[in-house]
Amino acid sequence: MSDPVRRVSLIGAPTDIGAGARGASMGPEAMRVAGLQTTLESHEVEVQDRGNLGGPSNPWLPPVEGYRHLEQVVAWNRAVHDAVHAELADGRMPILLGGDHCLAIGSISAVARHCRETGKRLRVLWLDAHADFNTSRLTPSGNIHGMPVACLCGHGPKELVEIGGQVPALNPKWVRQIGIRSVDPGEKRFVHEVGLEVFDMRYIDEMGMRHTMELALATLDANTHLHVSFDVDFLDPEIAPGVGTTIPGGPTYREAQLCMEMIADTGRLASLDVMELNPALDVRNKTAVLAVDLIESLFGKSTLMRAPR
Ligand code: B3U
Ligand code: MN
Ligand code: MN
Repeated sequence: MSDPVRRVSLIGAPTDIGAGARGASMGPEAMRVAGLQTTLESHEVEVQDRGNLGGPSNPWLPPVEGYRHLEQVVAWNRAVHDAVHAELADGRMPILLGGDHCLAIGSISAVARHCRETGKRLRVLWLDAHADFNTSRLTPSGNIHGMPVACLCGHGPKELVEIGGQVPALNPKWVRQIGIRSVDPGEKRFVHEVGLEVFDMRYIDEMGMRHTMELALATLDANTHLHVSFDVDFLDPEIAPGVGTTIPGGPTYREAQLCMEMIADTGRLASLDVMELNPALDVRNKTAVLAVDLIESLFGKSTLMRAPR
């Protein structure tokens, strides 16, 4: 129990403030109903549920200068930043229960700040159907959940870009994106320009999940803090319908399990976001149950005992 990675804090962020559909605000409760805490406890993880953060309600307004709800997005992300940083400083592993993916700005800026304070190397795995690399000029929607990676890399409104105290919070070289299959035209050019490392679905189809994850997890060392930002729309909508923006052609159940198992095998997972779960669009909470099942694999569930590698 002394291993910090086995001491987890659940942080609910019940908002859909950055999304294009309402309902991700119910994500944290759906994960709890699906048994997240007891599932983790069955793997000898000590779990504290910190309850839900608070923030402004969703006024459901049109974008202003390329951003929808910027002021409210900033308020929610400040709350997330402080909560995630406090858990890390306390030697615990934060699991952020979203909420839409704009909240990864608060979460990952806190992780980056913690890594600066402790001299750790940071690696971010971004599991998503989308690159989330839009800016106010490039976005087709103004929804800030399409912008968090760009903001973290220093491209975005000052209030969001500066949330963690250092700009940029992230070097694009620290990021690996997996499962990507929907990128807007301007966003695509920008992803290339900054040299983000993207393992898109074409790559996974051709090379397989095993090879993809071997590359995405290469060069981790004992001093690496591994953060996983899991947008549930990463998964194929056949198995995970409960998200706001379903994109066909995502990883299957088996591919997703292998992805999580290979992350678990590194022993380096130190913080996690579970984002975009939308119970209003789900079928009998099955997407939440699947997310819990995959998180269980992230924490070392395996069919048989495996020799350490
Ligand atoms: N790229 C589109 C759609 C989108 C991004 N992230 C999600 N949807 N979940 C946009 O609006 O930026
Ligand atoms: Mn996303
Ligand atoms: Mn997505």
